[in-house]
Amino acid sequence: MRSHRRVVIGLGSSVGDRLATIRAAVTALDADPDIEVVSESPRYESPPAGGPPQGDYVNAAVLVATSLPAREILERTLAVERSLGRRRPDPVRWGPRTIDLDLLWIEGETVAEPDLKVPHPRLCERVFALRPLLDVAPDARDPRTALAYASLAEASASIRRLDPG
Ligand code: A4P
Ligand code: MG
Repeated sequence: MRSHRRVVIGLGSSVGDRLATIRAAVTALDADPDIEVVSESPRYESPPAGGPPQGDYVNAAVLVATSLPAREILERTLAVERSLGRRRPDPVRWGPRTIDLDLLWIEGETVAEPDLKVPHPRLCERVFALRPLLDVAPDARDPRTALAYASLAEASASIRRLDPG
């Protein structure tokens, strides 16, 4: 059996009570008997990157420990999205969403399948994904190049941190 390894899941919400929805998603992830939420990042607010005009996003990340294969982690995150009312297919790419869970990083693992890519393809260019990832896994490295994410310029770009509520 595969042993537990560190996995970072990014969360984003741009509709409704964004903080409450993110809280509910973290609770639902931790309720999964095969997933242990180890730590949570602060919450950050930023304007939407891409997509149609829409409200600002709240983003966060959680560090989890799990021995589930990558594909199964994706399935469980999709189930959490559904349980919180997300319906697919989305009407508009990158449109407003109550909750979006992205599998950002799995320690030492690369997945390159048509519908599952890990690390998340846009991780390095998005401060709203990179910053919370580094909050929960400061030593995280790209599994292909061993580059420390903390060394990227984007890692120190400015983003609004919300007060703990
Ligand atoms: N997929 C492939 N790899 C992954 C992965 N590592 N994690 C596939 C999760 N999903 C992955 O994703 C579409 C499909 O991507 C999944 O069904 C899975 O098979 P989705 O979540 O349905 O669609 P999406 O989120 O609209 O698209 P995408 O391409 O994942 O977009 P992103 O990159 O998540 O961007 N601006 C701010 N400020 N904050 C945000 O959080 N998010 C987006 C969405 C745009 N702008 C934003 C934010
Ligand atoms: Mg997504």
